[in-house]
Amino acid sequence: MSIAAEAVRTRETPDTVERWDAIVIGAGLSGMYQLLKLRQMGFKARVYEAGGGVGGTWYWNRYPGARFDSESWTYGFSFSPEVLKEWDWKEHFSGQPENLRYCEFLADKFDLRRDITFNTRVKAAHWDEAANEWEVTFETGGRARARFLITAIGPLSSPTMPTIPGIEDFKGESWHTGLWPHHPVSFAGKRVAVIGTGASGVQAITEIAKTVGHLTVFQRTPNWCTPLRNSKIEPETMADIRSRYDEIFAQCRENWGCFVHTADPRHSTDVTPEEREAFFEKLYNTPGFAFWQGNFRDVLMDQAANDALTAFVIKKIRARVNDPKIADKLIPRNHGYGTRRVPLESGYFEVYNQPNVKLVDIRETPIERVTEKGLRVGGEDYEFDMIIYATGFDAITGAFDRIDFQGRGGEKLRAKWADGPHTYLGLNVAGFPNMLTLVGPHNAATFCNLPRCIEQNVEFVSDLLGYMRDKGLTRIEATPEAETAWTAHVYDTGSRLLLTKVDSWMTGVNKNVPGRLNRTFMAYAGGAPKYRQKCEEIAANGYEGFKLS
Ligand code: N01
Repeated sequence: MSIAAEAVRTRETPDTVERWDAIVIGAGLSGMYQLLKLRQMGFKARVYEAGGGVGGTWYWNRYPGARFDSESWTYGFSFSPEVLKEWDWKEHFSGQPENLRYCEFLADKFDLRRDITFNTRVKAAHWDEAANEWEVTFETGGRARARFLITAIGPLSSPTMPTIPGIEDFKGESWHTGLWPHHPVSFAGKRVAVIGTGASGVQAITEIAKTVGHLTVFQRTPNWCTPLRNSKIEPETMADIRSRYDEIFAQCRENWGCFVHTADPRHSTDVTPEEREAFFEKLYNTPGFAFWQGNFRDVLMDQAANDALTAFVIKKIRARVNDPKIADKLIPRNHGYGTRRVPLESGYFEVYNQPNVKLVDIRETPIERVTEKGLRVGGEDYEFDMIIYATGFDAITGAFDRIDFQGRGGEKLRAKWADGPHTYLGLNVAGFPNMLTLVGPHNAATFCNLPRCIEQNVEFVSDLLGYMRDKGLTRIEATPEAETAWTAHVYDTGSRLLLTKVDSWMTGVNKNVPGRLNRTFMAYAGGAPKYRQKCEEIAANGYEGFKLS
């Protein structure tokens, strides 16, 4: 009997269990596309989503200034010619409101909401060996069961607050960038504090500075930021982009991170210092990640090459910040350019030339506590009307840790991954049958222009489920050998990159989360084309490395 035919759907009541062929956790872009594929294949699927709407990242991260740093026209889904025809991008790097509208447009277009249960956070997912299925329980009560469990919970979806005492004492407004409220927030005439200067902080600070009464930025580690250079897309440009979609997506497909910026094949030492400087200047003036990803091939692997690039960015920062002492504080000292995720900015450094903006280096004067009226920092009391926490996420494995996943024999995923992730292809874990982890740890999607890799992940999983149905198979699980080999390979792919020698969310370090103080490696750094090829070979060989029954 086919999996679809086996499904018995029952309505949710407190006493009944909903039954599906597949449960998808999360209605961000990966959950939405996975739902569509499952539905098109005739599976009975249900998505459970913690938020009140679709969009994932673009639903939650409504902070001012949030926007793409992938070119909009490379970010949209490619699977539907109709969507490509009907949706116009208005800016080369589109902002959060428009990005959320895009997600809602997809949900409307494919009538996705009827198969999504919103405002329902998954609390636990336990494998039932006897029934050969997963049971999922919700924080709001109720249960659901399915043969397949597909996680679409995002790599950056578990916001973390700093471990500063007194956070609850503050009487003013306070927001985390990743949990931004749905109502408008005004900064006019207010004294605002921002803690954190990662990509979210940099975008938020730049936008808030435009209207704020007074802004104080509390910076622990400065980041290397380079210009985004966003601009509007006029209708004729959009028509041209539309006519070239095939070419654009083909170009992304061949690129390491599925972007349109391909590393220059030359080493930085192949050219004279003058030519190198001119090339850096050209890339600095090019929109998007060109300066990071389209640079000489050795700048992210060779220390001397990286030092030359870093020296160039230092000059740019000094030229843009009026006060040399403030410029000094904004220049990172403990890592080279591009070895942490580069925030792309639109006037970030110039913010510190405003008389109503103050930068506090909390490595010199640590934040002691949050008070009723503000912050006590280095013995000094600061009063604020609003505190904004741009303090990031428990990245990649954090969303998994927040759900009690238990596999065969009650094994806890949290415990299995205590020293870092162990997966096969970043898509399955030995001991966790029929659980597929879209954009999971050790998957090429982490370093990817995400929808490009989401499409690959979802299509791999969908083909796998189709294959199993065709062959009358009901269970799949990575072999321990395949998992060990993949995990070792993942570490190997990272070993040549300078970024694996630096603390950041990419190396699993988050000082706000117990047990996240030591570096591990969370992503696959072999590049999306190699990853896709590997997945294709595995599928062609009857899903080699998996035990199917
Ligand atoms: O988070 P982060 P994020 N006291 O972890 C500081 C994606 N993204 O939300 O570095 C004081 O980068 C922390 O300091 P330190 C993108 O992939 C994309 O900004 O730990 N400070 C750091 O400065 C990005 O990389 C876009 O010393 C504390 C900051 O908070 C990822 O999301 C836009 C602290 C956290 O930075 C995460 O970015 C935004 C404490 N106790 C985000 N704890 C796009 O453009 C933390 N910090 C698409």
